Amino acid sequence: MNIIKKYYGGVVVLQLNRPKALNALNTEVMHELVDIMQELDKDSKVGCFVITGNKKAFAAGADIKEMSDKSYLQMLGEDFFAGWEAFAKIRTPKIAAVSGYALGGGCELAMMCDMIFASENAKFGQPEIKLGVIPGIGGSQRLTKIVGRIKAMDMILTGKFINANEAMQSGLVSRIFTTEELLEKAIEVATTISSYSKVSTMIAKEVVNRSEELGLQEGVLFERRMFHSLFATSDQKEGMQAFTQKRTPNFGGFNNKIN
Ligand code: DAK
Repeated sequence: MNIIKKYYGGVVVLQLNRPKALNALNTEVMHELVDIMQELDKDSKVGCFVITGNKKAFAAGADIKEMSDKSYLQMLGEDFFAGWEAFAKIRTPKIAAVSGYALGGGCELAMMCDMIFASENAKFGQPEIKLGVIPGIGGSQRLTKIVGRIKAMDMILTGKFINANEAMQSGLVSRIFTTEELLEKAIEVATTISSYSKVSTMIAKEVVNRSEELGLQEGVLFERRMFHSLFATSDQKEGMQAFTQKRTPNFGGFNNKIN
C-alpha cells in the first residue's frame, strides 16, 4: 500500500508511504493517489484533502530508479507522468503538509496542491539538473509563477534547496509549524475549509486558479459571474441568513435538494 488514507470528519489525510525510498513518486504511487482522490472528489462529505509524507521526506522526487533506463520513445509513448495532471485537476481543496525533502516531483506535487504548509525542517528544490534532465511535472511553470522567474531560475539551474523560511519569504508556503505540530495544524485548517460549502470552496479554487490564465479584465468578469452563480445555491441563503441571525451556518453543499 503506497498511500495511507485516514478520515478526520470531512477531511481526508493521504500519506505517501514509501519511506525506504523517501517517498519517491513512481507510476504506481501516481495511479493509487489519483484513483483515491478522483473517487473522493465526487463525495460531497469530503471537504478537503491533506497530502503528506513523513518527517524525513514529503517526497524526494520522481522515482529515479523507475525512470533511469527508459528510452525517449518509451517516455513519449507512455506520455510518462502525464497522469499527474489529473492530480492537479482535483476540485476539492488540497493542502500539502511538507516535512523534510520536497524535491523534484515532490516539490511539483506540493505545488499542485492549493496550499503548502511546511515544518521547520522542510527543504524544497528542483534538483533535476544534477541528473541531466529538467523538471517534468510542471516545476518550471508552477515554480516560476509562484516565486518569480529569477528565483525559479536560481533553483532550477543550480539545483539548490531552500528551507522553510526562504520558501515562506518566496510565497511558496503560507504557514510554518514545528514538525510535531504540522499534521495536526494542517488537519485543523482543512477542517475549517471542509466546514464551508463545498460548492463555494470549489468555485473559489476555480476563480483563483483562472487568474493564472486570464488577463485582469476577463478574470474579474469571470469572478463576478461565478459570484452571481452562487446566488443559485441554498448555501448562499443559509450563509447570509445565519450571519443575520447570529448563528453558525449549516451548509449542505452538493447535498442540497433544491437548485
Ligand atoms: N528516486 C528513487 N529513489 C530515491 C530517490 C528518488 N528520487 N530519492 C531517494 N531515493 C532512495 C535512495 O536511492 C536510497 O535508497 P537505497 O539506496 O537505500 O536503496 C533511499 O531513498 C534513501 O536515500 P539516501 O540514502 O540518498 O538518503 P540521504 O538522506 O543520504 O539523502 C536526498 C537524501 C533527498 C538528499 C537524496 O536521497 C537525493 O538527492 N535524492 C534524489 C533527489 C532528486 O534528485 N530528486 C529529483 C528526482 S527527478 C518527467 C521528467 C522528469 C521528471 C519527471 C517527469 N517527464 C518527462 C514527465 C523528473 C523528476 C524528478 O523528480
